Amino acid sequence: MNTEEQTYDGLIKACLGAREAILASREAVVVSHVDADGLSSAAIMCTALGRIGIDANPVFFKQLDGSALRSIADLNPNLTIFTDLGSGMIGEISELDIPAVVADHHRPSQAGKHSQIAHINPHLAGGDGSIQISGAGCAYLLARSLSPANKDLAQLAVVGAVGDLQDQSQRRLVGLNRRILSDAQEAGLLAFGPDIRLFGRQTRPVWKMLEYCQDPFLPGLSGDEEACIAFLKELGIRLGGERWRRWIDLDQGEKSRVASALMRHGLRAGLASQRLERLVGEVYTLLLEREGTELRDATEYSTLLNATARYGHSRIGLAVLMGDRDQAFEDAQRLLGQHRQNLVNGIKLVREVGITPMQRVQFFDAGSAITDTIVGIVAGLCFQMADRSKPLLAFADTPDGCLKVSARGTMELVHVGLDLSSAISRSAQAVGGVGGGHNVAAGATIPPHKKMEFLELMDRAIDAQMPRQAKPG
Ligand SMILES: [Mn+2]
Repeated sequence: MNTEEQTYDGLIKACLGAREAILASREAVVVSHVDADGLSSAAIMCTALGRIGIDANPVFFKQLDGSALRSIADLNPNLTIFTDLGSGMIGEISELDIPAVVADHHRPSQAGKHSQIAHINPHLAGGDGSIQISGAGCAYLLARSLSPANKDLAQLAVVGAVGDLQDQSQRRLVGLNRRILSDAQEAGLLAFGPDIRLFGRQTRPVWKMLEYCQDPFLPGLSGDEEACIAFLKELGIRLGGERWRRWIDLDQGEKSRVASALMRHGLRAGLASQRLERLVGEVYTLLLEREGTELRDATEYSTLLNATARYGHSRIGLAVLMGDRDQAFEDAQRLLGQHRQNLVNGIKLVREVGITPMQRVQFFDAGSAITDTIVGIVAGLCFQMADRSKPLLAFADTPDGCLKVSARGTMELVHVGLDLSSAISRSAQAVGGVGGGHNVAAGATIPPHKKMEFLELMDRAIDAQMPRQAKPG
């Protein structure tokens, strides 16, 4: 692997190549992925293009497969800019002769190495797209190469990176993401620093924030509303006056009291200190957004975006990213309420159907009870409470009769050899499906009747990746 500096230089060089193609066109189709990172990427690109008078037409896809590509080719655009997807299909894009720029952070297919398309991807410059930089980060570097004035879009790249969970393994953004972070800070748009890393600091009553704590799962508190209220009362934390107090309403003394009490509680419950450390880390605040709204915090912002995109309402999320604080923001908040309910139901369902262990992987099948667009999020949440020594595979039916698979691993497993991206892309291909992603999280779509065959292939592929001495039996 190259040094960070070399990867950065490689990306900047690729951006300059793409710049020529962009400046030579009057209009462009921006193709992106239906998640928080994809939406942030599209918002960055569309804004940057608009600023130089290029008409941008955004379109979103769940997965960029052959038929998606043909529908893009049918539009016959002068230029197509793929963001947060495209690298896995670079060979097919060039075969279809689509004039294109690709800014993606997923692992490129083999064909990526000898394509003529302007291709911005950290993997091509010896980097790692799973934590170093997101799709939105790549789109941002491209936007900044179009004009330094686009530095104000860096905050959206932070939202995208956080949406792709790139801050999870180290509890802070790392690698090239830190350069983007500095840009956002210099622009005066974003602040970052250590804080409790529970979801809902801006918008939830403190007891509710504790109740929903999943990473780590706190026995005796997570999922138990009354216990959380009692816990806070015992610490002398006032829960509300005119309205429920949120984390942001607590003073510094109260915050550290709660944080250290949570640590003590976790230790007494037998949690390893390594897991407990996850309670605290770096958080990202968008300074121009109103306090107490989802948009003020990068994690809550990205969840709001997922709540639009994952349900076929990408345009609502995109409108919010591009500045709409009226109708689109209201609609997004309404969708967020439904999304939360769906996640709660999803976790309940997984408890009911159970997780089935195999030798090297474990899985659950949600059937049609969890939509394929959020089964990966549910898998991530359930994985916090499950056996973390094996990757978790989650299945869900897609509306068009296929089977969606989402795979989640841990950084500990990646450090000893796990690469879900290569395991899933090969196994899916072997059963007539398509897949890819990152070493720690990946996904695929396969024919439904091939599920068992696919599971066997995955089990064997992961077995081959893991060190011999760690093998059970
Ligand atoms: Mn992404």
